[in-house]
Amino acid sequence: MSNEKYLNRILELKKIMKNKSIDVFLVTKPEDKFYLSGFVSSHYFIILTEDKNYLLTDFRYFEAANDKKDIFEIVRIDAHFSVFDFLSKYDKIKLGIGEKHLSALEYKKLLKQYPSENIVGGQELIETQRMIKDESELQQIKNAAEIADDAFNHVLTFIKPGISEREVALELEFHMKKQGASGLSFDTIVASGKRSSLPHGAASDKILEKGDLITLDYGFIVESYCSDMTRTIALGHISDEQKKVYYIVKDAQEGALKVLNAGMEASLADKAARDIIEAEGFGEYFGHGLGHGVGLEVHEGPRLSPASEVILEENMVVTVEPGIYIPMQFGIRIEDLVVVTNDGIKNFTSSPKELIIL
Ligand SMILES: [Mn+2]
Repeated sequence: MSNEKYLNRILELKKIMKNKSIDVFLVTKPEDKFYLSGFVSSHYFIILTEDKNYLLTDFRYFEAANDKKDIFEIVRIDAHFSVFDFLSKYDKIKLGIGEKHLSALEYKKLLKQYPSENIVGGQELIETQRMIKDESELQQIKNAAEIADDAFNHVLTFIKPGISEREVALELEFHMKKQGASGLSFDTIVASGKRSSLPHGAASDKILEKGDLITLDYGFIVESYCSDMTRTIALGHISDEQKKVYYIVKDAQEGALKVLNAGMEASLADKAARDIIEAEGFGEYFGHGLGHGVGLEVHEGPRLSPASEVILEENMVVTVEPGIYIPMQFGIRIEDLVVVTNDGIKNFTSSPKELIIL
């Protein structure tokens, strides 16, 4: 595959480094490294300077790293020559680090080489860059979302009273792997009956019973990109109150989708959904933000929450997932994965939202 897109990302990052007077950037976080190189290895570092790009790795990955030699100078590290030894040739510089990922041990080693005021956090620079997806990323996220839709369709034929939440999760996961997914975006959530009031109730041994609401929240990784979706369905008869709450969540979710647009404040997207839920008197039961960015990580920028200060831009990929959770009773969440455009959104999730009663 062409390395051109990685080179373009590096050049873009270098402009931002220059603005922030960062001379050398040590990239350590796996998703950041992958974003800048496409290289897969359990042990490597990327170091960017004004005019050079280095990829440092050990014997195990040295040969594979040759694929990247049109972008990077490949440097071999080992027990006698570490990334810190390599950095020692850079004196009196401002060093950018990925401060949310670097370990305390690594930081202490850097402090032996540079005064603390010369080490600056640069994580946000790459995170900001990663928020806007290019065409290839959009396509990969769309593929991951399609497999998730397909798995939902499939699991509807499988869910019945008497099986456990864990069996439902396994069926979803088995199906998606057959469709080409490499892994899970996160531990599959299957939360039924009273457990549905737990927003992140991972699948348990609880047996599905008639009258349960079941929240299915899951996502799959396809070619390194994640998807994320949620549907809540009913098994047998549910109460009028539960139906009412279901349609409030659906209205809130669709209300937010209607207003989402490039140029709007992310906090206002949250507000659009929150206002609908509050007006119905359930505000206190919607205790999380409306959504989050999705890409190489299932939770990344931008956040759609009351506190978010981000202005939405074209080609940001976000979830829209309001919920109402009534403790010890039940919970309902509906989540789509969408891309923000200058003309509203494109929805990557196509599973139905009318209440499904099995
Ligand atoms: Mn989500």
